[in-house]
Amino acid sequence: MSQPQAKFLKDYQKPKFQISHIDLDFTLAEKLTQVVATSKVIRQGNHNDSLVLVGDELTLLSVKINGAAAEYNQLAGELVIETSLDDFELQIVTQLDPEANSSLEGLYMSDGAYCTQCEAEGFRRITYFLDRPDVLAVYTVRIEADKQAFPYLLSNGNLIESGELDTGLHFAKWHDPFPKPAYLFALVAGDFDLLEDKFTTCSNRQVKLQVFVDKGNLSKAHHAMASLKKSMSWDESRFNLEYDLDIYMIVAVDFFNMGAMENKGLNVFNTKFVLADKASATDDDYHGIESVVGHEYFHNWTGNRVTCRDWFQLSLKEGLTVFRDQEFSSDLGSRAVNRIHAIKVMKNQQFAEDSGPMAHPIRPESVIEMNNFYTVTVYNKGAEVIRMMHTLLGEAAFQQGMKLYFERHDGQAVTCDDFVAAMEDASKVDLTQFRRWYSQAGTPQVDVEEHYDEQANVYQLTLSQMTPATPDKTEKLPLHIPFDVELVDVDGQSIFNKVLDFTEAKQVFTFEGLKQKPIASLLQNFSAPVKLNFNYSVEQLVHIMRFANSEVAKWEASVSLFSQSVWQNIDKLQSKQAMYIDPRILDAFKGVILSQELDRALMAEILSLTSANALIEQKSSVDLDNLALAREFVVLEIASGCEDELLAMVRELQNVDEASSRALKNVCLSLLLKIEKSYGTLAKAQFESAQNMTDSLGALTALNCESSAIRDELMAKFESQWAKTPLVMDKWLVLHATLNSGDCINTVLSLFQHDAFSFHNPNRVRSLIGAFAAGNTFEFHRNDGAGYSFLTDAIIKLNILNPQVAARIITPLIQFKKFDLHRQELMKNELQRILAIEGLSKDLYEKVTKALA
Ligand code: B3K
Ligand code: ZN
Repeated sequence: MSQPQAKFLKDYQKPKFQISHIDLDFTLAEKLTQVVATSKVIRQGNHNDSLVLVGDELTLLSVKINGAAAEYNQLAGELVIETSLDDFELQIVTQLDPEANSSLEGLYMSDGAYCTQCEAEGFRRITYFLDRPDVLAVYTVRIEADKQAFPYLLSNGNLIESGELDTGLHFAKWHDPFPKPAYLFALVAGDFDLLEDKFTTCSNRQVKLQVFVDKGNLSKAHHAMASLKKSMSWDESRFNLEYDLDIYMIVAVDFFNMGAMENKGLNVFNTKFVLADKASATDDDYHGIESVVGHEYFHNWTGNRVTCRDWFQLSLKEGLTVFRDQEFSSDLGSRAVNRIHAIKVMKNQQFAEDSGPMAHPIRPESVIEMNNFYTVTVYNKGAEVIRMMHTLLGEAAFQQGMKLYFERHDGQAVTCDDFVAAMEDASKVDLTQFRRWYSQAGTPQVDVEEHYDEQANVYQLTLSQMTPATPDKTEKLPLHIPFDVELVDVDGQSIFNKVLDFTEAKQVFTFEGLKQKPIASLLQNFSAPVKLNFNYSVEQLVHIMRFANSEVAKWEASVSLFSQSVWQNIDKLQSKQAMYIDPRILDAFKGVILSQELDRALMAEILSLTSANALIEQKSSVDLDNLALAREFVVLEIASGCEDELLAMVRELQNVDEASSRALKNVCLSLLLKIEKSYGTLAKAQFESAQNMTDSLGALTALNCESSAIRDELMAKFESQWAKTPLVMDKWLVLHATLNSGDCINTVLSLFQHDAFSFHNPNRVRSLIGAFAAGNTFEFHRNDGAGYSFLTDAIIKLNILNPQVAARIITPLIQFKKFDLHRQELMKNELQRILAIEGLSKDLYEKVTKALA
């Protein structure tokens, strides 16, 4: 068997043919759905090459050119059509079996409804096509199906015709006037409840808005609808972008590989990012829905109107759209808390990817399976790169750049370079060096040294940058780093706050006229996605927590304070000394709880205390067993030191019906349960009187720190209460999967048989198996390797069923470099076991071979 081959950015070639129009005719029927695809094909330039189309898992019934049988060859995954015509009509008839499609790519069935997922390369599972983003066609789609089972027949664009046919069938015909790449095609056929509304755009056009949900869920669709309307007006006011079709549809499906998909005019969503009511969804769920609805809506311009030339350019649309959804959430809610969430994703997940075997630049240069590159690097680091441009240019010039980008490229498939060029040309800011962010993988390390000259009243910061080698490249050049610094004096007054242009390998910044040595708050607001190395003293950190202007800087200082203490205690454990916590740290955290000024959501973030995974990302190698002990010790010291204050806070916020208060209350409750099991009664009382899911789940989460009778009792209650609501049962599965108990794996294994679980549904798999591997750090990394072999068994099972999901949940197993040799060995053995299986998917092959290389 030949091994899967990589494709390279440097080999990009323009398409030899274009398809300007395609008519798709679907006859949906059990086991044999038929697709007639009629395309207008146009040869590009002067050549005699055959037309090569791609297809996957298709049964080919016929191929015709201008109505006559065509000459063709079927090769592995390709249909090669011989013709000398320059311009012709090509008709291809294929047959598919959506019922048997468990990969959830192409046309498949979700709970009795037909739906599609074509990004990145799923359209080739529907018909043979030029399935690449730089082929943009106008789509007309006719769908025919049984009327009773599938009353709604949906596709992109506007409905132009519909009607009844004999024998219980009906049809609908849709036309999308905007040329689009195949990955934005969508079809849905099913029976739904429908929530309708409308939106009047800035130029006074009426847009019909529709949210389709499974029968019985109508009351849970309102928040998604409200979020859509907010997204539409925000994009008009902040980015001056107006919606372009007369209808916008969202369909929520239960079987979906990711969060949602921005198909033109017909978004398909994971139910997790649509359905919500107070009883069943948490405040975080509400926030997630608003942000994902926004994200997919914003793609209409950044992704759909201007799309990617090739898949290496994915960050062109994803980095930019994540930046836009982050700004949307920040304009609507707390900017600081949203920024903290984004920073956590970067530090806890993206830094891990960047230092692991799958490290890649935000614009990757080689890819085996494209689905493996929908990553925190392309998305979140991509958004950080856009954010840095925003910082360097300022909002006004950035918006000028966006305007120029759309003027130049509306209706085109372009590159990341085209985007940067528009920003550069509109702002006249030189981004030559900045472009390196697109081609260099790895997290740059910035070392900072400070020096104060008392005589001269001069303070100096010396910054050095170094990007470590990654598997793709060893040599790295200095980057253009916007480095935000605030200097605060001993009385807490801000004396300087500016973004420094840090461009050299080593650069000295001098501040004159400072009568006292200032305290520097460095890399404020995480102004660049780098690792900062600066030896802050406890005193400096405490000062920043009290006096920094930026709330994010206060949170960052609290993370450093906590982390430093954990690392020091690991040293103590290793040298057999007693553990210890500096009383100034306790005071700082107590100060947070007692603070009258801090926003409650920010207090909740600070008191969440850095997770084990986040700590692991701070170092290149970790002593995991001692990390567990040291972290536990520091958490317990802080909790015990603040016990009275925590208790008072929980009581004070008991009945405050507001999200940030709930967040703070629940964090405090979790800390109390760390101190004393008897606080379980407090959690139980909260659970029993809870008026919303945030409070019920908050109580259970707090109890989930260890096994106990109360926990078991409430878990059982929760189960019987929510047995019929899969999205809530997912939360219950996560709780089981993240219990830090030696028995966790057995519990999880037994839950494979539970009605709430299914290997076929990605949400269920992520909740039980994904949450265990990524969230239950110490059980997953058990010294005996049981966690690793449990995950491996599950991955082997998923390899055939759903390769995308399998390749996603493997992540913690390939990031083994930081751990001790014993664990590394165990993890590598499991990877070998995966490599040896027959029929290994491209997705897993790419990740496992890179990990073992
Ligand atoms: N563009 C889709 C992701 C498609 C992933 C394909 N494996 C959702 C989004 O980023 O908006
Ligand atoms: Zn996206």
